[in-house]
Amino acid sequence: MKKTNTAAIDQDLMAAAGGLIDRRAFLRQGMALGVGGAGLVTSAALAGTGRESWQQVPGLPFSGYGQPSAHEREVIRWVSANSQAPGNGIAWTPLHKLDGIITPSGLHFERHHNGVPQIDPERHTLLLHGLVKRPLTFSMDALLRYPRVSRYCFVECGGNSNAGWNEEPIQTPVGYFHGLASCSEWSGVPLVVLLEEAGVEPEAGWIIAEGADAAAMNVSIPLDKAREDTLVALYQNGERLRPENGYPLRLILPGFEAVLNVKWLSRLQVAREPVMARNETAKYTELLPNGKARQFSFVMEAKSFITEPSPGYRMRGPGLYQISGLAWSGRGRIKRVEVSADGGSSWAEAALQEPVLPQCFTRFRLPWQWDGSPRILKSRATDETGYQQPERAALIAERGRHGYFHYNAIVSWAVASDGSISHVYA
Ligand SMILES: Nc1nc2c(c(=O)[nH]1)N[C@H]1C(S)=C(S)[C@@H](COP(=O)(O)O)O[C@H]1N2
Ligand SMILES: [Mo]
Repeated sequence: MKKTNTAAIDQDLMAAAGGLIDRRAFLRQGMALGVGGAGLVTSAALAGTGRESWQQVPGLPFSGYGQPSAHEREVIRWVSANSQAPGNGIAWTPLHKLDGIITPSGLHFERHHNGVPQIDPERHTLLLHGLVKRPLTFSMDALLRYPRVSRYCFVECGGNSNAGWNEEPIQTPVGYFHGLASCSEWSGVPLVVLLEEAGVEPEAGWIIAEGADAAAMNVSIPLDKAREDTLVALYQNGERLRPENGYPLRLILPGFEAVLNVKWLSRLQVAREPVMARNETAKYTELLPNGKARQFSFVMEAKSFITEPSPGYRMRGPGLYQISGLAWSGRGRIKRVEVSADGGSSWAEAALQEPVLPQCFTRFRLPWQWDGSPRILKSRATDETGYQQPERAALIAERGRHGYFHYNAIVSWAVASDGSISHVYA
């Protein structure tokens, strides 16, 4: 076996079996632990000779809108369009290539039922009507004069991670498994402000929202959620919404499945009952083992997975690594993420990167001394309500095998001794 520096690590720093190191140790003692990632200094570097071409000529001029480095051109969404129905399909966020908690706007996942409408904001309006005292319409200019608030939160399709139901574990980079979820700073007008201006009638219980795309997609939103924290979002990560994500305005319902976040929002009808649209009857419901189906299962439950390392990565031999991943919960803040390197027998608590915000991506990290032997890595999230992400077997026992939406079980990556990583059910 290859010689490793495991022996050099103080056993007091070990947090769980399989080489998981105490979460507080890495930043403080990374050097002492022996990351070994840096190269040796060459005499040419010391002498200042061998200057690169870009050090010898002026750089490119200023640009109106910056783009990623040409060396990062493979960090793109993975498009999976439905060839039978043009405009219908998805594009995944490459979560395995990103760090931190914010998804760059150009990499936010996409789900369209009928393509991206090319809306002229001068001609677009929002209609608010139904069980209200004063039906109102808003031009975009008028909406931009209302008070705005900002919040960081994830948007996750209810169908995200559904490959987890497959009989065999899907072998794909993690972004193409869990990347129908993205996280942004959204700024817009609290919906309650518009509702108060229109004056909601006491018998109202729901709001039916509709978009201006040719899909004319509509859904029903509980009035409580509309009043609590729903945003009519106009800005995404500081700039106006991207066309793919709903320009010029969309709904954001923090923590709820993304189908309710109607894009290209054009109509809000206050109603007594839900409308029973396709996306709340035929879709976004889950058939249970007893033959009944869950309906209006809005909240996205706690989820986590390791993005680094993950399938597609190759370990560069035994030594010290930093495990990193994402966790979130539609019910509130993430309280704890634990990591296992022995298939779930022992767990170590990961460090949560600040800020830890409700209904928002939370980044976790943990140092790991890999000794080169086969290992099974898992992560497990617990949110502030005490809800803990279930093992796959427990999720299937509860929900049966006919589900498609709301898959949030613990994910396992097998690290082989050759350094390759695969998805396993363990
Ligand atoms: N008008 C409209 N709104 C829509 C959709 C759509 O096709 N049309 N798709 C919904 C679904 S199923 C999802 S998952 C989210 C996707 O949002 P995104 O494309 O900004 O990621 O938008 C929702 N809102
Ligand atoms: Mo969705």
